[in-house]
Amino acid sequence: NDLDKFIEADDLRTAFALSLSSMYKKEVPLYGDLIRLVAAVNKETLETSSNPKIEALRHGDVAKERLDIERHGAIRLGTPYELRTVRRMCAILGMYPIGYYDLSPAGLPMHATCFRPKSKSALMKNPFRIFTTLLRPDFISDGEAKEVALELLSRRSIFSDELIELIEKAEGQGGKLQARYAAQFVREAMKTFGWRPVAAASREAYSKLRNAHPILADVACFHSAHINHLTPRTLDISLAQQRMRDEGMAAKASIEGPPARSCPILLRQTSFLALEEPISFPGSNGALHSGSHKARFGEIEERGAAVTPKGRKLYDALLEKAQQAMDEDGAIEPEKALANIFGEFPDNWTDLRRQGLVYFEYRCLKAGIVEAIPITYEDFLPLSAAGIFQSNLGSGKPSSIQSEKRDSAAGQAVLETALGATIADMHASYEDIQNASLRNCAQKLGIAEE
Ligand code: OOG
Ligand code: NI
Repeated sequence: NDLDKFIEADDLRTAFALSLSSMYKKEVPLYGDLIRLVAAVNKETLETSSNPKIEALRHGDVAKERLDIERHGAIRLGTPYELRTVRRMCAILGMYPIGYYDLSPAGLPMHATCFRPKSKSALMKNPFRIFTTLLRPDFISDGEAKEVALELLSRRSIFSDELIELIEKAEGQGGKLQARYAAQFVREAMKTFGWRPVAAASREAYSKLRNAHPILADVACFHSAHINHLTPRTLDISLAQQRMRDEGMAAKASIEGPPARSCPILLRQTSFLALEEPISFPGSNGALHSGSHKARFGEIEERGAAVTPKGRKLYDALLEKAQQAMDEDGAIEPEKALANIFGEFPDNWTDLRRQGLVYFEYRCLKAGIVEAIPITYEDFLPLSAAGIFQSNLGSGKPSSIQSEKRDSAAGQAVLETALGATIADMHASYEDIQNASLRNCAQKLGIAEE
């Protein structure tokens, strides 16, 4: 019986991502509009362009089938237990913690990792990723607010008993579930990430947390870890952004990440302001008081090539230089500053490869010709993430956090302890793909070392 067979993690991940997408479409209609718009832009771009950047992506690294379903989401968790449980759930979906992101330099009492598939074949099937942040209570400067938040978090339970049972069942049989449990697993998982409009806190507690730091209310005052956005991938973010403005959507002022280039690298993103959503607060005697909350937003992204540590160093240095230029001259537009300064980052694939700035997958063609295809960047960027976060927190006074605690290496150790697992280095996954392709070519050409 097919229902007794184990379901592949890749297939379960796709079922999960599709279910999340259809739930979010119902919850946030803006998301449905974004999907429609991005699909149209991608179709036109693929049909009409002879642009080298599209050529690079068209060469198999980004199959159309992958592009159509490609999304990332984001959640914000409150406790180590929540993070550990999400980690266990993600493992069953073939998603593992990769990369550490410290958001404290941007004034957020949070740090993050990304759960995503690792192997080339899993990424090709569905690269679904979840940017997952964890609250750092030590970074909250308002002691009273911190206590209220921790109290609320200690009382909530964002996982159903059925979900925990299924996770344990899978773990007891090598991390896999029989097909008969797939639908139930997905349905129970949706409860963790769906929107619950009745707050888990009184209006007073909510206000206290919101005033201490806007992120605090979103993390601690609800009964679920609501997904706060789901992002489709566009092949042309400038065009998609233009279309959105034409439709009257309120886009963030500037695109995060590197400037537009002929050879796209890393990740360019822009978001659409959070909606003000009606919620209610429990009062005494079962009364409900109405209010509103702003947390969920729309986002689109354009992905380019993964850069090596050397390329990343150059990217970070240029970004800092551009920031300095903008600090010195307030009138200069961010896009202009970036474009000027990124002139120093080579912009053709040959130089990028020769200088070891980008990862490539090598394919051996007929007649011994080897083709180099840039590998897609599957991860996130801490500064971009901070920018997206900040622009979606809404107004409110500038937030203050206990910032002398900044130390990235120590932060990663704290997050790993909370996870109950180590976080993989993002570069290792690209390097593995690159090296495997080189070995494969060497074998085909008969020059492999024994
Ligand atoms: C996450 C913001 C970061 C991205 O794509 O970099 C992010 C959040 O707001 O929870 O989504
Ligand atoms: Ni995002």
